[in-house]
Formats: sequence, C-alpha cells, structure tokens
Amino acid sequence: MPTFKPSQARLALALSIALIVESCLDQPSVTEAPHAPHAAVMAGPLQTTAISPTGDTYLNINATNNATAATLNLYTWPDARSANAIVMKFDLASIPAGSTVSSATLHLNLTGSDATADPTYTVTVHRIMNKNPVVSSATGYTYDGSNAWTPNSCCYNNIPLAQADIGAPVDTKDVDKTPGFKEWDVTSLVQGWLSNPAANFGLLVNSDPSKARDRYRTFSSSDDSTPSRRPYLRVVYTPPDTVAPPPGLEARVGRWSSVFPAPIVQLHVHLLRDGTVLSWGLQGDPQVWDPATGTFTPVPSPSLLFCAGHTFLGDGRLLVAGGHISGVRGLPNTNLFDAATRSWQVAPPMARGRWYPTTTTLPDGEVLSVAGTDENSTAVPIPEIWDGTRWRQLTTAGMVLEYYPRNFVAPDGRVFYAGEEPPSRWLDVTGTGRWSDGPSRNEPGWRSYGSAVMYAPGKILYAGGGDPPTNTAEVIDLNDASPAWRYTGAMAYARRHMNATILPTGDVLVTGGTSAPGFSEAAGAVHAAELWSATTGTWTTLASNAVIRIYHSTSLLLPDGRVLHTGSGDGNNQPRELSYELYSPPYLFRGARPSLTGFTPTVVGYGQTVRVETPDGASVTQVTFVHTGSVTHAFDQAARLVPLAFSQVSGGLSVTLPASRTAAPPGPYMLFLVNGNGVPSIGRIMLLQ
Ligand SMILES: [Cu+2]
Repeated sequence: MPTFKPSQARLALALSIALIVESCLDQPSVTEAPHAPHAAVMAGPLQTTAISPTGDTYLNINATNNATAATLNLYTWPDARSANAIVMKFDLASIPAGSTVSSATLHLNLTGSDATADPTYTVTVHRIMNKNPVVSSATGYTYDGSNAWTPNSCCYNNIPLAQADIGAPVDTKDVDKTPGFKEWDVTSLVQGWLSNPAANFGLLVNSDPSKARDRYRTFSSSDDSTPSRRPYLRVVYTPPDTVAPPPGLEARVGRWSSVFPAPIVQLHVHLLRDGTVLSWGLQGDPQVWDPATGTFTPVPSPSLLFCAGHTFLGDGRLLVAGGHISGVRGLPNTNLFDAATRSWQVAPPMARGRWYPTTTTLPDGEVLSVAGTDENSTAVPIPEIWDGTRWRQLTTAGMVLEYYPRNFVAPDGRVFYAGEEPPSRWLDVTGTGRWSDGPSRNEPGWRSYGSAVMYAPGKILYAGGGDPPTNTAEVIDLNDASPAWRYTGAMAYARRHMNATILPTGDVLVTGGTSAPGFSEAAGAVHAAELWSATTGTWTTLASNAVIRIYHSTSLLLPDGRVLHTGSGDGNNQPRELSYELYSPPYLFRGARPSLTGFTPTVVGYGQTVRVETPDGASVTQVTFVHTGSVTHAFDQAARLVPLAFSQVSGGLSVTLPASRTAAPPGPYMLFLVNGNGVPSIGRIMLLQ
C-alpha cells in the first residue's frame, strides 16, 4: 500500500474539492405547516409507519368519478357551499391488533390555490359514517354508483356530497398558499378504526363552506407521478407487550422504519435541548423536526449555513461558524440557534470565511474553529476561538488541514486531531496556540470521509474512509502515557461517507456510505448498518435501510434510543434524498426498558449528585451521559459518551455527574439508564454547566 506524500495529499484534496460541485436545481422547496406537538414518546418499541391510501378521490357536484385523477380538489361554489370533498380510505392491517396509537397525522401535498388575496382556506377532516363509499365509483351524487350518499337537502341545489354521513371535524386547519405538505391530526380517527375495523369507512376532507365562490385548494393524489408528493397517513404506535419476541430477528438486527418525506436534504442535523431536531441543506430553509409528530417547521436562517461547522454551547444554543458562498468559498458568519425561542441570533463574524470547518466546544466553554476555506477559496491555517462574545485568532498555530478535521477535546485539555491524514496531532489552545505531532495511524491512506467518535473519555474509534474506502477501524486511548493507534475489528463493509453514532450503551452504530472507489459512487452504496462493541471490539451486521445514503448523509441518536438516518445529495450532482428513515437498534426488542419517572433537573453542575426516580433501579447496570449530536459530512462535531457513577437508593438511583470538564465539556447531554440486557431508558436531556 503506497504511503501518501504531502504533495499527493494536496493533490487528493484538490481533486476532492473539484468533485464537490453543488447542484442548483430550480425546484420548489416542500414545507409542512407548523403543528403543535401533542403526543409524548412512549416507552417500549415505538413504531412509526407511513400508510398510503388504498384509494383516494374527490367528489364534484356531478356524476364523474375522479379516482384516477392526479389531484385531490377542494372547491367552494357557489358562495358559502362545499362543491368538492376528498374521500380517502386506509387499510390499517399492518398495525398489529391491540397496538396503542400515540399519534396519527394525515399528510397532503398542496400544489395549487385560488389567486385571490385571501391567504387562508379552512380545511376540515371528518370520519365517514353510515355508508362505506367505493372510491373507484364514488361521485358527488352517489357513494358507490347506485345508492345516494344521503337523501336530505344538506347542500346547494339538494346536491349531496356525503355531508350528512360524516362526523364532526377531528381537525381543522387554515391552509395557506405555500406549496408543500400540510397535515391534520387524525389520531382519534385512527384509534377508532383500529379498535373497530368494521367501522373504517374512510375519511372525508372538506372544502371551506365560509368562503365566496371559486376559492380552492388542490393537493397531490395517489396517482401523482412523483411518489414523494403522494398523500400518506403517518402513524406512531406501540405494539402490545405480548408481541415482544426475543430472541427474534429484531432483537438481533433491529428494524428500519418506512421512508418518510423530508422537505430538505438534511445534511446538517442537530439534536436540540427539547428533543427536536434542527437540520438544513443547500436548498430550502432550515427545519425543526419533531420526532413525536413527524412535523417539520421552517426556521429561516440569517445566512446560508450549508457547509458550516457547528457545536453546542454550555447554555444549550447551537453555534454555527461559517457557511456557503459558492463552490468552496466560505462565509465568516457566526449564527446562534436557540431552541427555546426557535430563533437565530447573528454574532460577530470570524476573521476569515470558513467552508467545511470543524468546531469544538472546549472545557472552559469557549469554542474552537479549525480549517475550512475562506471567501477566496483559500485554506484557512489559523484557528479561531469564540469566547462567548467574539472570535480571537491562535496566531502561532498555523496549519493547513483537510476539510472537517476529526477533532476531540483530550483528557489533558488539548485538542486531538485524529485525521483525516494518517499522522494525528495535538493542538494546545492556550495563549496564541501551538501544534505538536501525535502518533500516526496504522492505516496508510487518509481516512477521508471516514467517521470518528469519542465513545468514552479519551477513547476514539475511527472507522472507514479513504479512496478506495477501507473497512478497517482503529482505536486510540488518549489516557495512556504514550497513546498509540491500534486496529480494532474490521467492518463487514468498506465505507466512506458513512456515519458513526454513539449509542446509550457505549456501542457505536455505523450507517450508510459507499464501498466503491471514487468520490461518492452510488454503485457501492452500503445499506446494512453495523454495530461495534466497545467491550469486544467486534462488529455485528444489522438490518438494511431502504434509501441510498452516501455523500451528505447523516445519522443522529434521538432521546428515545432510535437513530435518525437521512440526507444524501445537495452536492456532487447526486439525487437529492428528500426523505428520512428511523432505525430501532436491537436493544429496543430485548424486553422492557428501564423507566425514568419523576423530575430530573434541566441544568446540572460538575460533580453534582442527582437523584433519579426509577422503579427499575435494581436492573440498571450502566448510566451514561451522551452529548446531543451535531452532525455533518460523516462526523459529529459534538457527541461523546461519559459513563456516570451511580448507586442504588430508595425509589431510584443516585447518579454522580462528571466532575471533569475535559471528560465532559459543557453543553447538553442525554442521561440514559441501561439495564443488564443492554436496554436503555428514554434519555433525559440536561445542560451541564
Ligand atoms: Cu458537502
């Protein structure tokens, strides 16, 4: 295996820059209307599914059946009358009987609106009762081609539109004219259908009977030629306990959810303090996604955040350093996102622009920003430090590094650069800064677009990367007197553009990426997830996801123990994957999870002891603190795991929070209880300050 010389390395860097060509497709962005969260995530193996209609149509005031139309129409005509109504039917057979439905939402993609100045149109969703319409023949006159919907004179000119055979609205939404998915809460409807399938006659989406004539809204139907625009029902449910099947397949390989639409390519993803997920890509506004409801809410940013660096501050805000001008030209901008207000704050910029920098929260709460290319596409050698108010330069620490360096705070307080190039390095951030040489990895090539995590204080796993990609992985323990890289087990698949995600147990999940040589080749896409055991150093191959996720793919641990896997595209002329998937690791199928009951503080201090209420304290073998993730380009710039000391006390556990700021730099962490079966509780997010 040839060793890279610096000149070759620079050539490789230039080549990879040349290959990073962002696409500028002129497509409307798809957004979803804001929606109030209503269902807490439940304990147990929570399942999420997207159910397509078995049939959909709209009723007009004539005898025409519209079941094969590409649209679903709502129309007011004449004044203050519903001329159209949408009828949809869903088969819930894929949800096991006895499941508990925690939320169900109807998603319809708005494609057209009347041209009046009136911005709103009120759309209601109703249960269909009494008559069971046949979608393929239902019209405004009849429900099945032979029998009247209703004989009464409910409607204009005595024209029935099923208006007498529907229940009260289960949800009412003012639908504005912004194209994209809109949603209605139909939880009660789906709960009713599940408990009594014989009464599932479908639902009716009604026009606004308060408007003047010719107001309308048009949505995509199941016959739309683009699958991602079609309507669906999103159902979150918990199967009955008796269904839990260890030692079944899922207890060994986990389970992937259906594929859900996303309004943007989620190539930067961050778990916020309130359990929601902030994401952005090249095109469209940043979005906040609520895992409890599946809702996306746009949060437009002050400047283009694509290709920035990002990490969390001690106060829980996300700091975003840099951004995108074009090509490899970076903005110097500093933006802060506050989850509490869902708003951005603009802060003083860095000295130079940065495109593809890495930011690292330091033990004292300051933030280091390293590498990237500036406004003129020139590599930025001088690191900068954010002190909470402004940036200062580490003028004696000049070093040109590859994009998105894999940097970590080490136990001695220095910053350890693990790669991508084979020699690792140390950065002393005191004073004006100083670099020193570190040990070289064993893998001779660069681990470009491989993924590295600090899975325990001072302990780093660096897996995959390179071109051609490698399946090897290496570990280093920075607590050793003379730290040295050594090989750990190799993955089943070589990968680059994959993501390593620390799980609550301390094991590391790897998702996505490609095995093929080249910058990002779909032909080599890896769908199987793999799990690395921190105790044995071996890998287990897990279930496979559906979508090709390579360059610009991301993965993020959620508080409920599932992993969000999304992104791919918005660059390198690759397909823009406007979708996400959710992975339930095997631990969610290995019996009951420890429950955290009662209050836990949202802000905690170093060395503090916290009493955690749980009825399952006796079964808990591990308590962990996992930093909330801030992920892009195959690297989480924030996540690390810190094991916590604990003892049994009456009614729960006494947990001691980290005393060391180098082991656990300030910021938001998830507290997990893990039992002897390796099953984690739902995480509680708290700010360590
Ligand atoms: Cu990129």
